[in-house]
Amino acid sequence: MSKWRWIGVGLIACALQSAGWSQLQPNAPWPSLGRDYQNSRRTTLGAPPNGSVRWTYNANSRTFASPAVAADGTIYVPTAAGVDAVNPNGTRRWRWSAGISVPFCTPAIGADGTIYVIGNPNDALLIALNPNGTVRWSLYLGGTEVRSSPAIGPDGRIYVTNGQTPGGYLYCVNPNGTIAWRLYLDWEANSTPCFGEDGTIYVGSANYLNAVRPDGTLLWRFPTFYPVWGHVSRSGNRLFFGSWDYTFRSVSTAGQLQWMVLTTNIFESGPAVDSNAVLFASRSGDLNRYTLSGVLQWRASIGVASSAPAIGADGTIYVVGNGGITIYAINQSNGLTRWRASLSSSSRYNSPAIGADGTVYVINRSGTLYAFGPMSGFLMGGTELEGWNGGYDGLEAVVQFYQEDELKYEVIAPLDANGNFFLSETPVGPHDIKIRLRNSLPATVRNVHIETDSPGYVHVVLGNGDLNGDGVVDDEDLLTILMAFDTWNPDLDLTGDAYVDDQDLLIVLFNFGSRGE
Ligand SMILES: [Ca+2]
Ligand SMILES: [Ca+2]
Repeated sequence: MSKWRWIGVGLIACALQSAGWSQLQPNAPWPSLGRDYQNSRRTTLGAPPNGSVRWTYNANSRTFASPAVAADGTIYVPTAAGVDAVNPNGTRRWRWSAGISVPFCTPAIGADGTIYVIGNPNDALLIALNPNGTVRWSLYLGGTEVRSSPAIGPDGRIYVTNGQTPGGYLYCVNPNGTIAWRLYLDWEANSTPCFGEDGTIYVGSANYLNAVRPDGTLLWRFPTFYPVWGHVSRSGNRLFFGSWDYTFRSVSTAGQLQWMVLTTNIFESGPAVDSNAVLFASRSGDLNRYTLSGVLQWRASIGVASSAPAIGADGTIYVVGNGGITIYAINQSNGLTRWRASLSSSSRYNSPAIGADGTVYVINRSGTLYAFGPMSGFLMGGTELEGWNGGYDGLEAVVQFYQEDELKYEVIAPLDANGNFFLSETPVGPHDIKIRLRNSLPATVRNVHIETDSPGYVHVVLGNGDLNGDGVVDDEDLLTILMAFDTWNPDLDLTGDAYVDDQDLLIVLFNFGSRGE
């Protein structure tokens, strides 16, 4: 009897759990600023990017906002012109533009695909857009200097704060656009909440971290000296947030201080958390990794940042630093930079989002959305080495991937008997592919398009005789041949017979002065 009763209880608990925790769009890779109800900003999806630009999309409107990514891969880009929906291939799907600017807010995507944004930050509106770009409803919030983003609770309702006076409220809004309740927090409320397992709302304000019950009554407040901006994150029973009082804090879900770090500048954004660590950046110029219990693991100097970090599936951290003009990919185990890339125009508020395949999306101040694609491309290549009569089987080509003369990736490609190679897990996006083989001059194939579902193709005929690899056949190469003349020397041989003789000398003389590109 009791056995069956327990199974019944278990089924009910499961049903409540799934119904209660499925209000952000299911399977959306990055449906909100915080990505989930805890605001972890951590994904388990996709392959890591290498810093190659897969594509850019220019909304041609200024913004300090960050993108969200829907279940179908659509990226929502908020700007002063409204909201653009961008397809996963970088083309525009639609633009919603009604004279309402959305320059600070990261969209939140609901279970049915509805997109929630805060517009007109100096007299704010909460706007619900249908997935086709039409307005479902809008709700007047009022308030000024609104910098926060909507959060969708486990109850499916939308939680927003409305900035400075006459704002300072936390709103709880039903999915149909009616107000469930609102609670005055402070003279400023510019924080994006996270949620507890029991539905408690944790949100910052001018002088507090506030814990609010799902019925809109205050549970507790923890004081700060200056405003709490950005978002609050939760891991287990720990809450994490930075404040304008130069301090990053861990406070328990019961409202007790657990640890704090005093830095040298303000925090304008929230952290990222996983099960081991919390990561946060501030205007002091460091990205910090602490254990959840407050032990410093490392600090990485990334320049001034008010960007919220994002954690990739392999643990790599993506964050915008250097005053907002550089995106960094940082190895979480040691704090060292894996790669970095320029974003051309700076906004220190821009925070990355990560797509289902691992693409890292970030918007610059000019409204250009960058897609840094994952290492999941393919390249098929063919090589011919002039004057080479040996086989190709066992030879290795050096294949380099460039974008705008910057080396993004390099790999050794084993050749088959015909001089062909096949590479997987390459960068994606347009690249100039530079290839070198043995003592050849390099050859570059420009603008090769590589995608996860469509391989790039290259074929090169390589000039021979650049023995020292400096890109030109000249007197140094000639001297090398002459010094080795009439010896068995497979490394310096140019023809495939392992001997350096008059055939090899002829190749150098014939190509004398030739340059690779
Ligand atoms: Ca040379
Ligand atoms: Ca030879």
